[in-house]
Amino acid sequence: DIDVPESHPRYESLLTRHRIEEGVEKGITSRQGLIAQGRGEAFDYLLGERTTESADDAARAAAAHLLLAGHPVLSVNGNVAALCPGELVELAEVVDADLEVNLFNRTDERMRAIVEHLREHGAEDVKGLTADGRIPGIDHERAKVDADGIGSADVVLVPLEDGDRAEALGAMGKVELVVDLNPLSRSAQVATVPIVDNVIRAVPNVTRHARDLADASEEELRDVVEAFDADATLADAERAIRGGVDEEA
Ligand code: PTJ
Repeated sequence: DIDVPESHPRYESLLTRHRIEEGVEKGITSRQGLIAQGRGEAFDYLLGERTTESADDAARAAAAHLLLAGHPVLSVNGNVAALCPGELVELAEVVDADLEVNLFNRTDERMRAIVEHLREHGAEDVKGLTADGRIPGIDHERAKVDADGIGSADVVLVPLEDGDRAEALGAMGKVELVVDLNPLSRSAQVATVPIVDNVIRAVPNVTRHARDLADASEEELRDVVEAFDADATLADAERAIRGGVDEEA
């Protein structure tokens, strides 16, 4: 459905962009989502559009957290729904997590369109429409969650979350796994596990690690979690991006 030859040097990037455009056309992605994507692309370009070693370590730590969780939830917004819906459904299956649509710019139409889109990609139960729970400390529309979803989750994967909500979820005592290409963003800074990588690569990578760790003991999973250093990961990502800037200069 896209007319870009695979040999094009920026094939992946163009494909991603096309998916976001399509998401906007289908009423899944917000127009702000286009801006967010552009910002992400710039960071990804500087990172060399690859998963760095430290982002891979973070993906493994995230997988261990999801496997240790009592009630893990994967939060889905308009960008990730457009970029990697099938991959999110697969990760939810592998780690036995709930999927919950949770939007920064919440509208009923977009909520329903995303729930439907995830179902088309194989999801059975998708949470988010009940909205009978609240995240304390943020304004009404942005605070809405399902009480039996994010409301009662112990571990939440929030790809491309906004800083306020990332902070508020952390204040609720939840383990937060964030995917964000900008290591300086507040979401990445407050995350228990910041994965500085494109969500398109990060989600399947977390799934791969979760499959690899499926037979690990609780002690082994705890060792993976404890060995992870969020500050070192962020510093490493920043170094990689600065290296990308130097190469371009
Ligand atoms: O669908 P909604 O209403 O929930 O809105 C979703 C967006 C993403 C529009 C909303 O949460 C928002 O405005 O986010 P921000 O504040 O623009 O932050 C988005 C962050 O994600 C930025 O730091 C980008 O660098 C980063 N980002 C963008 N695209 C990607 C990404 N990170 C990883 N993978 C990407 N593909």
